[in-house]
Amino acid sequence: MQQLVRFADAEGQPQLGILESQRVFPVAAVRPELRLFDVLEDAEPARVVAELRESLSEWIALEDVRLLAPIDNQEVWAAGVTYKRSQKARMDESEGAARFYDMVYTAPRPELFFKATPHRVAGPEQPVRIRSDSKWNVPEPEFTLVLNSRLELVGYTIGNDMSSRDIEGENPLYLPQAKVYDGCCGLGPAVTLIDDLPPLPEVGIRLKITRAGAEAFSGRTDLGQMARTFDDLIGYLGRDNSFPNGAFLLTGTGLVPPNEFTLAVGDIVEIEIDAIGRLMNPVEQG
Ligand code: DO4
Ligand code: MG
Repeated sequence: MQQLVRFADAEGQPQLGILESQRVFPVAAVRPELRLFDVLEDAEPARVVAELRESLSEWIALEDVRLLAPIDNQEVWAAGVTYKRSQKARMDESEGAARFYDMVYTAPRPELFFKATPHRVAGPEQPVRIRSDSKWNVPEPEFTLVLNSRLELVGYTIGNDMSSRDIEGENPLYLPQAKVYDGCCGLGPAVTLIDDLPPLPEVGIRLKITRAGAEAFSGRTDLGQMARTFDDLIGYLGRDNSFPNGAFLLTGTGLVPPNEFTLAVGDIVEIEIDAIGRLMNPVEQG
């Protein structure tokens, strides 16, 4: 399996690394100028990674490395209402707009929205945030597509589409405020190159929320439950839209905690996706 990470070096500067067997091989030892974007932009990212790996002998144990979100200057977008569970949750929270969520679940055009710029993204173990003006918040564990500037699908990672359900439920025109704010998105821990995934419908997505050491919510779904194809989502994303820095596309949530649940400060959100890894983020507010 070929996985790329970004990590902080001794000076705190971002570095590109290859993750293998709980070890990080710093790419800077042979190609200091190379960024994640450059590898993803190559016509054959898997060949680039294989060649880099062959020439790298130094490594650092993963436990001694501070991982960063695996993003350079890419835009972060998200799809919505791509699973039945999300359609139901949205219809519950939003009396006035319930029929729009019902319609978008089956309409040819998917819901796509701008989610984050890199500075709003939390990497592994960095805090994600709940808004100070919101009282009903959930994480959304989402299989995330990694796209180069040509909108070719080159890899996958884990995304957490933090959402303020009371704000989006009050009025769908408030969606950007419910979705886009500092610390609104988790990404990581690694980008897995596309050839390295089991058959897509079997890929499991698990969410666990821990509060004061006890499990507050857990759930599991798989990509087989998703109502859209990646090609469909990418096709709509690229309509009349260019992405010179590439993009991340969160593909929607199939797991929503029950309506009475809301995140609290100090909760730990863990999202695990087969063949990618586990993204852990503590929750902060204010
Ligand atoms: O329509 C609201 C957002 C939906 C969403 O983020 C999801 O389904 O994951
Ligand atoms: Mg979402």
